[in-house]
Amino acid sequence: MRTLFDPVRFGSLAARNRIVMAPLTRNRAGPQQVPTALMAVYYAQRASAGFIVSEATQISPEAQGYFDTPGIYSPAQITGWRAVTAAVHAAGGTIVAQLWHVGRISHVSLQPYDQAPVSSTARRAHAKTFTERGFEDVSTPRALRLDEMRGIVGQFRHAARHAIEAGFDGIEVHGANGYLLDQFLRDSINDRSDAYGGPVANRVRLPLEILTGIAAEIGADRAGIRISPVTPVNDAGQDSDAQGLFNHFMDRLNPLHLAYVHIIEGITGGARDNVAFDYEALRRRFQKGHDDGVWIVNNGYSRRTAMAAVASDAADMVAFGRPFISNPDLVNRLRCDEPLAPIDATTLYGGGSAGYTDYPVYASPQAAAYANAKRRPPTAPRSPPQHPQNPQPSGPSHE
Ligand code: 8OZ
Repeated sequence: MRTLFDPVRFGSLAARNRIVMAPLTRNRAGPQQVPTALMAVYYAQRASAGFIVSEATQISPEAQGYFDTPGIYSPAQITGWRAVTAAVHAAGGTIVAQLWHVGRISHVSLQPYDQAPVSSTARRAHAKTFTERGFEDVSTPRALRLDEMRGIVGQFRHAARHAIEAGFDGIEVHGANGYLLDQFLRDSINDRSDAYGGPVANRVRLPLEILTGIAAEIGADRAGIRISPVTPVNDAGQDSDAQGLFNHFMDRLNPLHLAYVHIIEGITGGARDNVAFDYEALRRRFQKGHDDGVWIVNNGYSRRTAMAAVASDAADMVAFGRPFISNPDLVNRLRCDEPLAPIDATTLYGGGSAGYTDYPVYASPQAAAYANAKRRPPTAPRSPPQHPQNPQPSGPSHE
């Protein structure tokens, strides 16, 4: 029987277990949205994940919707990411870049020349973002013109190319949570009457063009997509036929042979059963005749439910988000059934190392007693306390 802790190979990717670190927005990029050395420490601490999905990363200046999120369009950003991927690889891990366009979930102060954000629609979302000034209502968008669609596809293609140049093992397209691709997919948002709006076949056009372009650019065997068919976050509402929409989307994705689909079940970070939805039907469509693609589930899994999902073949891998923030050694804790540390909600978005790189690995009571005994011989002076910010070696010792 396969377990959560078994390795898996899919596409051109290899994971040493079936636990995925979900993308997590942490807003700690440096000036010009360049990844920092601290980010390299943070990701390397979590390298024992089967693979890491980077925080959502904007593919262009217009794709940004929150302060201090990293980009992957400038040479300096690629150089910054190179240090991150090198640190993760040195720790034995695998990391893919999550490529993100926020669409209308943005604010003019984050846009080049204070322009309106772009979307499928000109209707403003009833949603907030966080800018340099704190929480603010998102701005009214401008609907993308037909002649701009190729440019959006091109931005995703370039970003995928940049991700490979930066040393990422692959990419994940952010198709979830009410951002640009969701703004095209759902008829609760998309009010267009051109080739990108109306019938389902039109609303899947942009995501398919993006994924087809990325497959041509870097290969489908190292590309995945994250979707969230029924989450209402970011004023996404509910599609009038979410099942039909996503069934069709998976049918059309199937021939591309992507490495994986990563699916948020229910409300992102909330109830898993807000709407009745047949996720298994999507999986069958994605994997039909394509047993190399893996199905990654996400949203509120516990050790027990994650182990059951993999053991029963309800999923190939399980992604954990918030637990990875406060438990850099989450894989080992799950393996050994050790307690999980709680998250400090005040340090999630922005700031420095506090609540970012200073969450310690688990020290069992026995290990702590042993370390104490070793550290304090009766005659020797006390050694200085270990600074929790130092990167913890992760992975190989407990793989
Ligand atoms: C939390 C805060 C800001 C952005 C998502 C990228 O929901 C995000 C995000 C999450 O996918």
